[in-house]
Amino acid sequence: MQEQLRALKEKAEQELQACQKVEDVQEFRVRYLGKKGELTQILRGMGQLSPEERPVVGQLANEVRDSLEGKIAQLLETLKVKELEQRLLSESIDITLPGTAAEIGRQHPLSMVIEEIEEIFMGMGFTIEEGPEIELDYYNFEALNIPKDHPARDMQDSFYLTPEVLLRTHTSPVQARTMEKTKPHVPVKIIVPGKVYRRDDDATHSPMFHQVEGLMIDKNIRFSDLKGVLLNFARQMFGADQKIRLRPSFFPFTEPSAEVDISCVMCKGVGCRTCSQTGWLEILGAGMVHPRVLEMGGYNPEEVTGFAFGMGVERVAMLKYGIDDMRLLFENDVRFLRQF
Ligand code: 2NL
Repeated sequence: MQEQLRALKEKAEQELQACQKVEDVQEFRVRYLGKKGELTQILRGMGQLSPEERPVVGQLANEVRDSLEGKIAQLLETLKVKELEQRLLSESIDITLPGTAAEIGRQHPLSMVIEEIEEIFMGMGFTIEEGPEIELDYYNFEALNIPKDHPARDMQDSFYLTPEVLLRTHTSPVQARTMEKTKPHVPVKIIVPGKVYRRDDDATHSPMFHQVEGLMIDKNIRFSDLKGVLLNFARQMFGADQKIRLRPSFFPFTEPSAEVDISCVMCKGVGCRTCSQTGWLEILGAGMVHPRVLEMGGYNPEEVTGFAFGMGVERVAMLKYGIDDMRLLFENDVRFLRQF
């Protein structure tokens, strides 16, 4: 039995020397010193020994075990340090390498223009309202005094989801909803920015575009209030020397109605290609809110009056930044977008 133990010790020490990894050593320990390990198996046979032999063999077995445990601990320590060193080496980074520059995005010119319009009207005491892009026929047309036979209500001109539901063709339904929500209180003094949808798609029309509309209702609101607000807007948006010009027009939801021009931003009113030699550029539609629209919104047209206006954001952006093709605003080519 003593021979067996010595042979085991020698074999074990050789095997231990061959261990390259922490894992190998742990597996080695189980194989020799574990519950079913080789040394343990030998010790099971101690029962058959004579009483004289037993302490001698026992002592030798203990020595073998202690010696192996000691060597295992030592080797584990060395291997752990080695593995840590390797890991640190493989995870090291070259902190002197130049970094990868992050691509920083920026605001889209349309968002910039919308925000600027909002700031200008907030400065005049307007608040901002938003509403759904999928809208009921009632709010999009009916509540705005747009009759059943109006061309805008044709399937050819609007995107219908069902006979009663469509993509809003202007942001006015938000104003109709706001009147209904606010009635009978005054003042109503809001602007409504947002996306609108029409079945148009060519060089100068996109099926989706942006509008900002405004609505003011109070006692004694007059056409001159509309003119004052719009002149103030034009001067802040396009320059302190701006002039505006109003021409008679028609909208179903306003009476009287006007098309509003600003003096040409390119030639300052002298006449050029942009303004077709007229010196003027159309940027807005506006008017006094039609009494029927006030009524449907829950207001008494005998007690209050109001003005409203609407503008296309793409057109304002193109004039402000001298963009000659509207499609550039939707292509999202960064070489274009970087310029603003
Ligand atoms: C245009 C013309 C306009 C309005 C929009 C409006 C809204 C309500 C009542 C009355 Cl709730 N009017 N909006 C009024 C006049 C003109 O837009 O050419 N937009 C691009």
